[in-house]
Amino acid sequence: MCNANHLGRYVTVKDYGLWKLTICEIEVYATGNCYDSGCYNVAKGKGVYISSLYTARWPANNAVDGNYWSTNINSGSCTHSNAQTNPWFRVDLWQEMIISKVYLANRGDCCGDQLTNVMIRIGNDDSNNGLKNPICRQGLRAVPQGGYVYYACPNMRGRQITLQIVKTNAVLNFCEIQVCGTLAPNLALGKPTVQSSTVWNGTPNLGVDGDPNPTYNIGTCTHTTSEKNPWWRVDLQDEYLVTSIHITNRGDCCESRLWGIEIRIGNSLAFEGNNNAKCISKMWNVPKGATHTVMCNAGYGVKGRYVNLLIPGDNKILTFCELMVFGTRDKQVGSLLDIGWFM
Ligand SMILES: [Ca+2]
Ligand SMILES: [Ca+2]
Repeated sequence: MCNANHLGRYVTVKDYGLWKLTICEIEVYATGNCYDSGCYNVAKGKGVYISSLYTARWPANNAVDGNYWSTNINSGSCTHSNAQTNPWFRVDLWQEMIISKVYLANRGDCCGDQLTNVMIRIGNDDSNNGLKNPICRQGLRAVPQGGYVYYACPNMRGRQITLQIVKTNAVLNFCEIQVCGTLAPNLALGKPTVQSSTVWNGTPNLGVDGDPNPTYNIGTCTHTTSEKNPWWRVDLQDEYLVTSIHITNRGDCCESRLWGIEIRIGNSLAFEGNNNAKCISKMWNVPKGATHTVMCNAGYGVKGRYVNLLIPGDNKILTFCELMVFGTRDKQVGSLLDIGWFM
């Protein structure tokens, strides 16, 4: 057994007594990158934003540096806002995740009562710094000084996690946020597809084959002929509240063919589904060879079984390399099932 709290990335086996070292297998057991061995912390190293900063010495990214054991603020692993009304902190996970718990580590050298009544919001909306997203927790007691607390947010989904203390003259001062999460399943993967026409072997199933390689000749991109209003459709085989879509554009040429594309979602097959509700209005400048994330209805989602891509106009070609669809069966709601406190 290793000493408690042996943290590290590299494991070295060394024998000082022999000329040679021979091993048949080494197995390493650890608790991962989180307080909780069942947690994979998806916040570490992700994008952070804070309403104000007390000093550049204690920047917001200290709260996602993966170090949750250094709680003296002078250790350089904590962050600190100014005293202000309703200070907030946001971490952008860069992708929609299914969240189970959020851990907060408080400062240990003083001021432990500042981390009180923290509100946690989770969702895909990044407007107003996520402060309109659904609430996981509200009105919490103080996190112990030098300790941590976890908040269960079972089955909440989202890309943005926002903390806020709703109070005048408040300070958001803490050392780490850990978010236990998993990537939400891609609802489109391998589902039935159809498109208005096919040329260059660009069959519609290649849009959901799980391979986003943007080089056409690899053989994993779709391609219609040049026609009026070309379209493509995937059948999710059940109704979902679709919250976000990732679309991968071609990278070898022709990226502008996707410009002006519409995404429509609904349960109707009238007009081949091309009249269903819009996920967003037309998209322009979808980057070449890149996977572009689209938040449907600003992340609040659009309900439906069918997802259509449509390029309105004459002499248009619809070609792309992968579409991923994320969503949930129900509107996401917060839950108050579980909470824990630790020193
Ligand atoms: Ca830290
Ligand atoms: Ca593909």
